[in-house]
Amino acid sequence: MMTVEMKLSRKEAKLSMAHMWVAFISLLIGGLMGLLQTLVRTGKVTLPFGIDYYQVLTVHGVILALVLTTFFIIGFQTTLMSKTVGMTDRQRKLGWLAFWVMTIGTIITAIMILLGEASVLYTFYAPLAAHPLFYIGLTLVIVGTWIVCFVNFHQLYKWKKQHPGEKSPLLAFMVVINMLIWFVATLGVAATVLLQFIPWSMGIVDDIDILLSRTLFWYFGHPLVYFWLLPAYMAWYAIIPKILGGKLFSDGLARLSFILFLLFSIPVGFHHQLLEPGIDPLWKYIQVVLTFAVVIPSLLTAFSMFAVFESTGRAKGFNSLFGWFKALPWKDVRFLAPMVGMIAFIPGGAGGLINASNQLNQVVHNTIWVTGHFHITVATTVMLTFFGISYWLIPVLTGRKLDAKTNRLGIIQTIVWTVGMIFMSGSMHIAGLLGAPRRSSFSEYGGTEQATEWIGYQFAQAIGGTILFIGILLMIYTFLYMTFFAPKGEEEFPIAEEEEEASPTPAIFENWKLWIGVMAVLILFAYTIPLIDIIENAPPGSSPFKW
Ligand code: HAS
Ligand code: CU
Repeated sequence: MMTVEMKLSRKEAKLSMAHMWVAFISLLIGGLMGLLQTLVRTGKVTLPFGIDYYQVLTVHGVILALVLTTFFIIGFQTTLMSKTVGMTDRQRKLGWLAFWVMTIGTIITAIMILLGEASVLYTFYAPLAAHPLFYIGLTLVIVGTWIVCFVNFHQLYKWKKQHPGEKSPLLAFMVVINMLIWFVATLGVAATVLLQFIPWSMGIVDDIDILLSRTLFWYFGHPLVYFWLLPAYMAWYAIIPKILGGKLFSDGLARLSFILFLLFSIPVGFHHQLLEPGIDPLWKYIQVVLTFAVVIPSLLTAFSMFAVFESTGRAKGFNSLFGWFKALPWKDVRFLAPMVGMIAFIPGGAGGLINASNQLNQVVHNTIWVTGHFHITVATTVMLTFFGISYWLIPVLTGRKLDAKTNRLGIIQTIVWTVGMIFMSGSMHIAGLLGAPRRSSFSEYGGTEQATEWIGYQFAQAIGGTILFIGILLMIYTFLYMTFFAPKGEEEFPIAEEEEEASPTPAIFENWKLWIGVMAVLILFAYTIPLIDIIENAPPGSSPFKW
């Protein structure tokens, strides 16, 4: 990058570290719940103290998919912004305000789930109803992230004013794109929670329009998965090349792929509702076409990563066709963990394409195949990349060094995670193809022949789940070690630079008005008519269902 990097102040590091603490505590709690679920699903284990399977499943989904990811991402992105465009005292104070709003929201939500008042899973589909405080807590989490959005936007805006005519730093550009996607996507979930769920769960209105609520949820739910993925891509594009000892492959290509995510992440929510009655098939079809458009930036990313691997390998003198493969720093956990994540995304992405294909979706929808899909994407590709980031980021934040011992433990952790996930996600995929349902506790289904086919795979999931839980304990240990005990020193903050002779990035990539405008047009195109249709032709609403 052409711009000078800034030094992280202790105060900025503290803010990021606070987010990391919440993320890693969430990992421990959420992971333990995951282990319990896989054990219950073997049919051999029952939960003690009257704890309910769906309560455990709700804790798992909310705490991992919503809390861990959001806190890790905001903690990570905060350091990227400080490092590349800087942070003022006022912005940092707003950052703390956001942190506390999100944390208080999380605690309120968690209490309601633990009291058994909100066993509605992380998608909180109506007519399942939770205590109003569950939704209010989630709203606070979102309001907190909105504060972060505006801090990030303001950080880049300020930098641009101070550097007229200069290209913004790549990582700051990427963070702003991710927060823009997040902001526009959360408008949907905020709308359904504030206008539908809260009045309905408080008894102010009697009925809820289920299809509308699900549609607004998935308007948010798909971009949510890219909100998780893009920070991983930030590391792949801009950090991994530095760890390899190379340069950015192409600043322009990286920005292009992020712009494509901005345009196509949102108008695609119907691919989660392909089997839902009440939505015109034409609009499902259109959103599936857009879904295939959002695959393109991931293919660009795959291309770019191969190019970086090959070019740095060749620069190091490995000239045979696959020689670059040997040149990769396999023994450096900062590389290995994200690399396994990338490899996992090859089957993970292919699974996504299967899901998005209408006829194939009929086979896999609501089966545990989908659970397998998101464990290989978010829980492997994204999580292993986040772990890979942690091995240098936590030492940077705590003023320590990644020592050989931590590196070795990290490599073991990566292997444990990979093996656990092959067992768990692999058997979920297979069992799903055999018809095993998702979101369901153990049942023999009256001993039907089909259900007996699933049992072996359920055991394999429990084995995988147990191995993964060991991986979580290892990661928590490493986190604590890096926070309190690793040797003091200055760990490198690896940010790759651009090649000197690189061709200039087109200035149009920073035309925010243009891209936000195109994004808005695409969203309005994909959603306006079907939403009017859904609202106008709604069947009678539903009263709250509690159990
Ligand atoms: Fe998905 C359901 C379609 C990607 C997460 N997805 C889910 C759910 C989650 C989730 C959580 O169309 C469940 C939600 C629920 O609770 O119901 N998904 C897709 C498509 C993609 C996709 C088309 N999903 C993700 C990512 C996620 C994620 C990423 C999390 C982070 N997904 C669906 C659909 C459903 C769905 C349907 C609904 C299913 C149903 O019926 O309910 C695409 O974005 C995938 C594109 C990716 C690629 C891969 C590119 C490969 C790369 C790696 C290169 C490797 C290298 C290493 C360089 C085309 C970039 C090479 C090294 C060597 C040594 C070889
Ligand atoms: Cu999706």
